[in-house]
Amino acid sequence: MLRREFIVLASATLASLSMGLTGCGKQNVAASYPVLPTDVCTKSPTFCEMCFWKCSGWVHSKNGKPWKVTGNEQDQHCLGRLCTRGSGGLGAYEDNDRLKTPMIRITNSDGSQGFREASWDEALNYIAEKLATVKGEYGAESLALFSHGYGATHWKTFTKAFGSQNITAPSYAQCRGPRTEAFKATFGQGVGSPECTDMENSQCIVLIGSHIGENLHNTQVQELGTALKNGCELIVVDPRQSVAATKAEHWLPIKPSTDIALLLSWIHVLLEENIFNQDFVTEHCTGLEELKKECASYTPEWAYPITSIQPDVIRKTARTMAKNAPATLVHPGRHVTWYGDDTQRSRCIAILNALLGSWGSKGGLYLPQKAKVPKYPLPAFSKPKWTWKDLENNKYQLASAAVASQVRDVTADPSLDPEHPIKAWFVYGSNLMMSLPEQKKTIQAIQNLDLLVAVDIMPAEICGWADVILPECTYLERYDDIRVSPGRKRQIAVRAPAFEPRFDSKPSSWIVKQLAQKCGLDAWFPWANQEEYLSKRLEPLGISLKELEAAGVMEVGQQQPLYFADGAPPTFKTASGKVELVSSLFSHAGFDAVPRYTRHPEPPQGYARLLMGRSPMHTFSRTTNNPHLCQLKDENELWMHPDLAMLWGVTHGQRIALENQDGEQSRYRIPVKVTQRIRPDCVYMVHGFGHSEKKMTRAFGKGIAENELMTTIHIDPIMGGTGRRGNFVVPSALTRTEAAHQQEVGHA
Ligand SMILES: Nc1nc2c(c(=O)[nH]1)N[C@H]1C(S)=C(S)[C@@H](COP(=O)(O)OP(=O)(O)OC[C@H]3O[C@@H](n4cnc5c(=O)[nH]c(N)nc54)[C@H](O)[C@@H]3O)O[C@H]1N2
Ligand SMILES: Nc1nc2c(c(=O)[nH]1)N[C@H]1C(S)=C(S)[C@@H](COP(=O)(O)OP(=O)(O)OC[C@H]3O[C@@H](n4cnc5c(=O)[nH]c(N)nc54)[C@H](O)[C@@H]3O)O[C@H]1N2
Ligand code: SF4
Ligand SMILES: [Mo]
Repeated sequence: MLRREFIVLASATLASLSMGLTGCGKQNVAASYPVLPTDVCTKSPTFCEMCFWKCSGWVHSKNGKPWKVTGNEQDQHCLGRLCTRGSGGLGAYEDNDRLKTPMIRITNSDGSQGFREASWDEALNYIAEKLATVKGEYGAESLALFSHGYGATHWKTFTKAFGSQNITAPSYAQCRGPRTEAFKATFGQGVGSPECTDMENSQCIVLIGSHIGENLHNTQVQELGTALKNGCELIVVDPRQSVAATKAEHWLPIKPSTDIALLLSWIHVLLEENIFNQDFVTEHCTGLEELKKECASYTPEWAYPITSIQPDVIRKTARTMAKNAPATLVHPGRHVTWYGDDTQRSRCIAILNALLGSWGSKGGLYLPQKAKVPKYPLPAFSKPKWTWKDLENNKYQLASAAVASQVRDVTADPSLDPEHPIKAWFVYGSNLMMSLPEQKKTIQAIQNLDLLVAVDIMPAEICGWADVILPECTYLERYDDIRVSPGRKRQIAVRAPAFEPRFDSKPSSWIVKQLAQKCGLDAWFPWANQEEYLSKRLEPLGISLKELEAAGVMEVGQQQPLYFADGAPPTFKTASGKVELVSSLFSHAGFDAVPRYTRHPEPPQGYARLLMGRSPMHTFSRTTNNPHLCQLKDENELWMHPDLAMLWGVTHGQRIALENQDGEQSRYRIPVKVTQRIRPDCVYMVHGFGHSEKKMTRAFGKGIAENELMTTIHIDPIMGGTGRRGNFVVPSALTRTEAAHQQEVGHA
């Protein structure tokens, strides 16, 4: 009972973190619970896997029972505080719907298919045999790994040792890929993760869609709160009044899909009024004159009918940015695959930061530090005959990582690239049915596979399509690799098991080593166990695993300056060695060297554009069955302006099904939230709900998975990103009767 109360209370405080932004309670909520003198309390270090911010914390047990998870005070990812989801991490461990044993797909005597429980040995033998056949027939390169999360290290090593470098993740072409390529083209490097945004020192922050406060990346939420307390001016561009927009000086409810026009107009005003950072531009940038020429016509009066943002607002906000520069941050965002011209929108954001002199400046983008931790010494991997780069004749030439949707597409339709067959997938910690658009193509691809292995902790939808399901234990029950991420400090962190794995689940470090033995790849897995692996990696740093476990987080290496003003060397790894306002990389590759605005398709009469975002209580589809977090939010809702509700004839609280422009219907219903906080031409829901897997008993059938309605995709020609916000919806009659639906999902 106590644990339940702890979660609810923690969420109350942390809800204020997400809703109030300034209300970040310093103490850990759970600490207010009394510890009796007779209680025996222990703690072990972890870093959180509830999302990918990797906050370091402590897992506490009381009298031998799991008690709570709290933040590590020394950690720069969390500053001592975990978010709602991180505090709810015990729910991942406790969830009885978890995968319990390995399973192998079988065909029953009546021809129907099912799964049977298998021992680890059987399951891994099955995989090893299939892999050998696939390798013999199509080559080792025909194995692809999709992964997300910190446990993937050994799966990546296995894939490379096997002979394939087709390693991909939806967190590139479905998330931040466009930003990476745009910032690399402009500054010679990306902004990393966690992003090198110096928000705590910013005097002006501009959020383009980025909905920090609902997007709960911990330090960013805390730093935005600090900045606002210190008088930072906030400008939020969002068709919906996000939580951040409620705190903003200026909320610009832009017409969706027109951000490039606004950004170009801001660039125009900075240049036209000569209020850009002349020192920074003269010293570090190339291409000013060409940029001026290209942007000469993008007046606020030009942008107004496109974006619906008044010219005087565009001028005023541009001047606010200039006044506070270089302590102005035009936030690069993170999930930026929106409309298919996303690399160019991200380029506009990069150019603005260059004109303001924010790169390498206090309050803008600091120069990230990273600890140097040598890799475990391993034999070299053999060179594959081909890699993802070769797919469809190097179709996305500027993509710096494999495009998950392209790997899926060539699997689904081998005629796209007969020379490069993909016949086996390992899917680690990635629910592709929810995270890759065009679900039908994903199903088609799976039909063409000789082997699909899903490694997960939950019976996620992808598992239902697998040949073999491998149950990993949760992050609270395992060691993983050392956390080495960029930040203000050169920190490393460790995750150690707090509890024994429940059921017959195992850590990937164990699973992969066993599989490697069966595949004759032992040479790449020479350690006895994960502790030995970690100790060996730490050896050159002069740190023992014990020491790191005692501290959770440690600093290694010499701290370097974060800003040019403090002596950081201005090096830009672009072709010119300068910040490129006009991109030579893009023009060589045949793309616009200066971004241009293009019009996007509009919703047909009566339809609304479908927008999506994040719930502060959940991470994607991975936490919606969490027994604690689902109590805080168990269903998404459809945000809709009163005018649209009137047009559609629906009322607040009514449950409706949706149909998109391609006639695709949602599986379930979603309650309507009528609110003035959104434009009438779009609707909005958070991602992660609408699970169709019955084994996830709490999440099954609750809300709508917007992914089902994302059947029209606008692909970014520069790096293959899948723009998903060009889908339009209307209410629909659910094909099944209400009674059948009730019976299936068992709730109203
Ligand atoms: N429709 C739609 N698609 C999207 C998005 C969207 O908003 N809408 N967002 C995009 C973005 S920003 C991103 S980054 C990607 C993310 O998409 P994915 O990479 O697919 O990531 P998740 O949805 O987090 O994948 C979650 C899976 O990991 C499992 N899991 C959780 N913890 C563990 C663990 O410790 N070990 C193992 N083996 N498995 C674990 C969960 O049970 C779940 O099945 O999706 C993109 N796709
Ligand atoms: N709680 C929680 N936090 C998370 C995650 C999570 O699952 N849960 N996931 C993490 C991950 S991997 C990512 S990538 C980030 C994603 O988080 P962000 O990068 O912040 O989010 P986006 O999905 O790009 O943006 C959603 C916002 O864009 C607005 N929007 C929609 N269309 C437009 C448009 O045309 N123009 C403009 N200007 N705005 C528009 C929406 O109204 C919404 O407010 O969140 C991270 N943080
Ligand atoms: S932001 Fe929250 S969910 Fe993500 S790692 Fe940190 S505590 Fe965990
Ligand atoms: Mo993401």
